[in-house]
Amino acid sequence: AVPVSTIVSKSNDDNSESNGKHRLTDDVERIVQEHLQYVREDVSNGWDLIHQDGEMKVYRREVEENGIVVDPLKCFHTIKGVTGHEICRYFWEFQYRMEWETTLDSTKIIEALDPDTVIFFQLHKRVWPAAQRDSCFWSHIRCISHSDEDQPTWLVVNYTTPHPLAPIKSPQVRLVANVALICETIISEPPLDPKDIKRENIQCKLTYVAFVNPGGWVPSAALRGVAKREYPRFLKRFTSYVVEQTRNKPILF
Ligand code: 16H
Repeated sequence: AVPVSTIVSKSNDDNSESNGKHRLTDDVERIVQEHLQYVREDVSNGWDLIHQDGEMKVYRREVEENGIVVDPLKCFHTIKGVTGHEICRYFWEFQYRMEWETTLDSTKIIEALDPDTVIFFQLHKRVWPAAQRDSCFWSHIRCISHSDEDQPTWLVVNYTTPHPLAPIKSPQVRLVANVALICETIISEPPLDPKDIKRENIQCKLTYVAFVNPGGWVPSAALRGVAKREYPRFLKRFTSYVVEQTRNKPILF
């Protein structure tokens, strides 16, 4: 006979199975690995530099699919005084989002898949002459360590997914996105004792890539104009926000 204690069933409808997996684990893994490959590809061929401001460079490639603009975007920036973990943390965390986002009407978490992966539903501001957009995407934060001596790479990926709690309600149109923020921390003149590292000795090398399909026709020139204005604006505002927020706080490595 099987002891009663072993046949008491474990609830199977939660996200934390005993093996630590959830229904999107494999998708998250695949997309994270794709971004880690893609981030190494350079922008010397076919990419246009559309904005430069100090250390910040924004590149894009003009691509249309069935007459819809889906230009890939790649941005590089170097920010003094913050770590890659801090940049990624402030980008991923729900609680800070509306303090730096200027292109949203609202954001909410509709599901937590694990401590590092949540599903967001967001309403975007109507920025061009077209229907309002919304988005529903998993958002995953991860630390990748290379060795005990080197600083780890931090990254956040936002990737569109359907969800029963976020049906598409016309006339609203859903954005389809695959976005990654990938950060490395550089420490100059590292002191012997890591506890002595100061903010003036650290900087973060950031790469931000975005593939966004507007999910329906939008006049090309209007969309390209909005992108050219809004991505640099986002990078500037978001990174200044993190510098401001962390200035007098202990460094989060
Ligand atoms: O990455 C940014 N914000 C994320 C956190 O709110 C969400 C973002 C995303 C966007 C669309 C769908 C899913 C997820 O990763 C900063 C975005 C900076 C916005 C620049 C606006 C560019 C406008 C033209 C592109 C098409 C619309 C994109 C709307 C955000």
